[in-house]
Amino acid sequence: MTKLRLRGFELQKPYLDGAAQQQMIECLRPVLRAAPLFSPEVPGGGKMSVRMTSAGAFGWISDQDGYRYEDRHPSGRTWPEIPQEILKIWSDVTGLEREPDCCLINYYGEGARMGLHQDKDEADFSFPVVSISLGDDGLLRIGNQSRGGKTDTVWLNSGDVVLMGGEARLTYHGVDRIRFKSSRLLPKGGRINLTLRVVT
Ligand SMILES: O=C(O)CCC(=O)C(=O)O
Repeated sequence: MTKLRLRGFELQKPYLDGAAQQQMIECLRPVLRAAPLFSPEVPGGGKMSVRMTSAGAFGWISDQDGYRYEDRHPSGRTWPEIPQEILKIWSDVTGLEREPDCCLINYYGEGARMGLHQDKDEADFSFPVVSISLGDDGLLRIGNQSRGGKTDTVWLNSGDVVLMGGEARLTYHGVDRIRFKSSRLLPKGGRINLTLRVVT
């Protein structure tokens, strides 16, 4: 495993070996059955190219009314629990007793991307965000704490974990593109990114 620091983001590449990545996919199956992926609408019209769902007490959603956390999936059902295997990664990486109350699950199919943004819908930015990448490679772009300025990119590969805490908690970041079918973890290709967040 290589540890790398980029603009305050702490990357562990790879954090999960092949078997652990497979275990992540297995524990996500029931979550995705209970809370199917959906394509969030963005305020002002259009849909995100990334499909999403969540586990935990809260899930992140976006629609005509804006971005926010909700205690229910758009189907009206509560979100499934965050699997223990995923909570363990949070506690191992952060050393915190407080557990995250949201695991946002992003699925990037061919051509999906995510524009530069800050994660700022949570109540307390002193808690970090932990990101886990599974499947195809994704090009993460990291900017600054305000919009604009120089940016850097790094490829995130399957099994990589990123800790976004401290000063970097409000750093702009996004995913420019994925290398579709670069990994064989997901039989139909694509990239899953999990982000663990303390919401309340
Ligand atoms: O997919 C990624 O690696 C980043 C995801 C992200 O930025 C987010 O969920 O806020």
